[in-house]
Order: sequence, then structure tokens, then C-alpha cells
Amino acid sequence: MDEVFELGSKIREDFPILKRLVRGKPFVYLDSAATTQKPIQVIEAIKNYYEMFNANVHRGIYSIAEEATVAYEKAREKVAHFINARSPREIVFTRNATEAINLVMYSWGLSNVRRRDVLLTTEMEHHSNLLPWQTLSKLKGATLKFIGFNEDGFLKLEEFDKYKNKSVKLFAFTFASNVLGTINQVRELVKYAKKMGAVTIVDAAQAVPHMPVDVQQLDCDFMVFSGHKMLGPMGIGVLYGKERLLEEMKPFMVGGEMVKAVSFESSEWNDIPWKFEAGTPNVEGAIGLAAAIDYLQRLGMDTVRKHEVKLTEHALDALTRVDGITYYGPSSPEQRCGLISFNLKGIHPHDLAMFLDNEGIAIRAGHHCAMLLHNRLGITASARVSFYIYNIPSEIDLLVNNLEKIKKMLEI
Ligand code: 7TS
Repeated sequence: MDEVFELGSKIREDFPILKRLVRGKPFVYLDSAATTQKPIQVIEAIKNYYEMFNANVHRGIYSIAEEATVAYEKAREKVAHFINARSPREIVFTRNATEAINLVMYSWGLSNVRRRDVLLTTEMEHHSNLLPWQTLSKLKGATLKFIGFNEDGFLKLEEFDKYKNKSVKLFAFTFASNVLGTINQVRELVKYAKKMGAVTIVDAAQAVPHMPVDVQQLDCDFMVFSGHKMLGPMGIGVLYGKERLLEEMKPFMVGGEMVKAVSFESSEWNDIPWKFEAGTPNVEGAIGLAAAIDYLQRLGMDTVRKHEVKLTEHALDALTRVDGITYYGPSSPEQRCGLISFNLKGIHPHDLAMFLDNEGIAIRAGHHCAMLLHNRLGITASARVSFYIYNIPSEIDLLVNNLEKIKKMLEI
């Protein structure tokens, strides 16, 4: 655990917010699955943009407009490289993962899904990767079906057999569950989907920030993630799509920036990816995200992953020693991302989160935008702790000490 402490402690120096006190206590942030904190390098990159070359992109003839455009497009190249896309043309900037999924739903879905087609997803999805498909199935008279998960939090692969001879148009699934922590075997799942002739969309909101991800190796058709969950600012997200699919798709929104030529009757769309980026984009967000990727790449994504596996191992070990704790998802830290959802017998997760807040500890409580999943677990809510590169083992120890304190106080 010494090296985990050393790395986390060194990284913490870059995060101003982690130096503040909350309720007079040192701030312990265990909610990075909701959003991560930002290092000074990201904050400075955004500040520098506004102080030095703030201008609208793709239109200015003057110098700083050119600088802004170059920075915005360089950010796209950086994202493409980070997930090993074939070309920056395959990277569309959106507001967040949710908007990226909605883009695919409206743009690809409305044109390609027909009555009685099957849309397949899983019971472990965040609402962002569920409601768009529910909506699409209603709009098109298609059927939405679900792959379930077993007691250990793994998808029931045998359930794919049911859809062998059906017209499955789409398989939308999460890379890593934001509640169970399960890391799905994306490459295998894409293979299953391809056999059925389905297009694949991978929700990588809890994966791209935490481990090496290579879209060419995974061979998925679409992948989405959010900048704010990977040290970047809010309001910038990514849709990766195979060039061939993006070329075929109609724009999601229309207006400025996304056209080449406009006549009174019709318009000629811009090339990909700009065809999908109507209006002034989030330049500040793209620049901040590029700085976040630089930060993660300096550390190395293997190091990021290793750090989180060690923290998860420590946390699973410590939490399971607390009498009355039930945690959800796989028991092996190697098969999980860096988060653990749990319940402590005798106390509602919301009350637990409030008690912990009094001690300066931030955790998430509720259904984590995954009501279906909680329903399947037979619960309405859970408490969740989630880690990132700046967390250290002593923060987990403090959490567990406080759980014991709460138990004593409430005599549970
Ligand atoms: N998909 C997964 C797996 C997520 O965990 C989240 C956000 C999203 C999609 C949506 O991301 P957004 O940036 O578009 O909002 N998850 C959480 C969470 O677990 N707690 O707060 C937000």
C-alpha cells in the first residue's frame, strides 16, 4: 500500500480543492464516478485560453481565431489518439456522454430502426443508456429487450441465444457499471452483437477515464464518454463513431457551422465530424479536456488502472470487515472499476451520506441513475464510494472508522 499512498499523495498536490476543509475537516472526496476533481494544469489551460486566445472557431481570419481553431482541432486529435481511433474525423464533441447517446439515437436510430426490430441493452445501464432506447423503441414500434446479470454482477451471456434469429438492430451496453463496478468483456460482447448483425454502442463513461481503451481493438461501432469524469471540465463529451457510419448519418442538430452551402430550398451538410457540431462549440471544454488527457498520459493509463485496483482491493477488504455491510458486484478487484456500492444494515444510504458529510467525507447515495439495476437487486438505494488517482488508502480507513462510529452511535 506504500506505493499507492506515495502516488496518490504526490498527485493530490495538483488538486487545489483537495486542500480545502469541509465542515472544519480535511476534505475526503469519494465521488469521482459522479465527476472528478480538476488539477491545476487543466484549470490553467482554460485560464490561458481566455487570457490569450479567446475567439470563435472555424471562421476568424485573424490570428487569435486561428489559434483557437488550432487548439480546438488539436484537442480532437488528442482524443482520437487517446482511444486509438483511426482518425480525428471519428471524434464528435458533444456536451457529455448523455448527449452523445442521444445523438446516435436521433441520427442513426430514427433512420435505421424499423417496426418490430429488436433493440438490445442490459439491466445494468445508467439511465443515459436506457431512456434513449426506450424512447426510440416507442417512436419506431421496435421492441426493447434486456440482458440480465447474475448474483456476482456479470452479464448472463447465455441470454444472447434468445435473440439469435431475431432482427437485432442495436446492442447498447456499458463498459463498466456505475453501480456494480463490473467491467464487461467488451470485445466478446461486440463479437456476439456482430454475429446478430447489430450495431454496437458502448457507454464508456466509467471506463475511458480509468483504463487503457482502444476502440480499434474493441471494434465497437460507437463509444461515448464525458470529459468531466476524467479530470476535464463539465460540458464537453465525446462520441466516437466509425467513419462509415458517421458518413451515412444525418445531422442531429442543424444551424451554423455544420453546413457547406445553403440555398433557399436546401443545404449541403459539412463533412464529418463538423456535420454533428451545430453552433459555436465548447472550445474551453475541448482545451480543458486536452490538458486532462495530457495529465493522464503523463501518468500512463496502466498506472491509473493499477492505482484504482489497489484502492478497490483495500476498500473491499476493509468494508467486508464491517458487520452488516452488503456490497454489490464482482468480488475480485481485477474485474471491477474503482467504485463500490453497498448498504449498511439499519441505516438508509441517504442518512449514511449525511453522517459522513459531517466528517468531511463525500460519498454518493441513492439510485445513481440506475433504477432498473437497483430494482433487480431488490433495493431502492445504495451508498457508493468511488476512487480516482488522487485517493489514498488512509481515506478509505477514515471512511471505515466512521462507519463503525455511526454503527456504535445508532446501536446497529
Ligand atoms: N453512463 C454511465 C455509466 C455513467 O456512470 C454516467 C454518469 C453517464 C453515462 C452519464 O454521464 P453524463 O456526463 O452524460 O451525465 N454517472 C453518474 C454517476 O454515477 N453519478 O453521477 C453521475
